[in-house]
Parts: sequence; structure tokens; C-alpha cells
Amino acid sequence: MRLYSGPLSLFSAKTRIALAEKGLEHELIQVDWSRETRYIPHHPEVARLNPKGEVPVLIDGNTVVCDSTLIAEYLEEKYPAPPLFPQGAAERVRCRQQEAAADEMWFPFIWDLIETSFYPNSGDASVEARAASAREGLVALYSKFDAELADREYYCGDLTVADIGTGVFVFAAATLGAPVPAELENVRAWFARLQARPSVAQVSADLAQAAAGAMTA
Ligand SMILES: N[C@@H](CCC(=O)N[C@@H](CS)C(=O)NCC(=O)O)C(=O)O
Repeated sequence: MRLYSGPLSLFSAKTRIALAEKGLEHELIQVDWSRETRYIPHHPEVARLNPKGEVPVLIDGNTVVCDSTLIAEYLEEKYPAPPLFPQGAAERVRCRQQEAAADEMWFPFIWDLIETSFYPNSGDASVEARAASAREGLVALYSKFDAELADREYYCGDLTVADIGTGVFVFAAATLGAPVPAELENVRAWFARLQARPSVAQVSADLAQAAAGAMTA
């Protein structure tokens, strides 16, 4: 198995954690990325395999899978143990809904924080307003998530893609000035639990190292 990943790609991070949790050996290829040119030019294999030119891209034998959500679904079907989805239609759709919410509702706020703090020339008069609005939006999401986590170690009981997908964005938010508020104890305990897993700790450390390297490059 081979994974094309981005050194600071949160979507790739989701896939890396899923592969590690399932104990799947793979060759990791980190494509070139810089603050100035981002992913351009795209890695030739990524450009060839993914019409969107995006990472992550997973190759498993003759099968190519693009998109972190689809990769997780594929891995679960092909390598079901240990599971990263819960049992039962209702709990499975709850899991998928949170994973989708992470991508579609949480990530846009993270992207606002990335664009306003991380990329060169992002400084203009509207930057602080955009970042403040993203921080406010995240606090609302954190609060709702806190209620959902009451009496649960993970979002669906055991670790699933809902935790992995949400967790990478919380990690990014925390490093970009929008940490989980102190009073949201369920989210804080869940996040600490997640970060204590070797898979998540490794990928988080790699992201932090890549971010530090990019800032000093
Ligand atoms: N929905 C996709 C999003 C993937 C994505 O946005 N990848 C970014 C890096 S995080 C990318 O490769 N961008 C390439 C580009 O912007 O040129 C997924 O879940 O995998």
C-alpha cells in the first residue's frame, strides 16, 4: 500500500491515523508543499491519479482511492479489523454525520484560521475579523460536541472515524489560537484521550514539526 500525503494536510492526517489504527503497513510519500506555492505544481502521480490534484491518495494493489472519507470507507470494507465504524445503522449514520460535519462545518473555520495566520500576505484589515468569527464559530461547535460526548469516551463509544476526523481539526484549531474552552470538560477529556493514542500522537507530532519547519523556512 502507498499513501500520497501532504506534510501539513489535515485530510491526509485523517488517513494516516486510520491506517495506523488498523495496523496497515504502507509507504508514505509526503508531496512537496510550501507556504509560498502551496501544492503547486502538484506531485505528478497525484495529478495523474486524482482529477482534483489533492492528497490524500491511497494505492492498494490495483485500487486507487482519493478523498479521506472514501479512503476510510474503503479501508473499513477491505480491512474490517479493528473497526473504525460503529455497529448498527443508526450509530453508523451518526458516525458518518459527524465525520461529514467535521469536513463541512468545522474545517471551513479551521481554513479561516490557516489563511489568516499561516500564509504570507494574508494580513489585511479584515483578517482579525475573519479569525475572530472563526474562533466564535468553533466555540459554538465545541459546545454542541461537548453535550454529545456526555457519558461517552469517544463519539460513538469506541474510537471511530468521527473522532479521527474531528480530532485532527481540533488539534489544528488548538495550534491556531482556538483551543477547546476550559469549561468544556467532555471535549477536553475526549481530546486528551485521543492525543494519548500512539497513532494520533505520531501524526500530531509530524504536523507540528512540519508547521514549525514551514514557519522558519
Ligand atoms: N475532500 C478531500 C479534501 C482533500 C484536500 O483538500 N487536500 C488538500 C490538502 S489538505 C490538497 O491536496 N490540495 C491541493 C491543492 O490545493 O492544490 C479529502 O477529504 O481528502
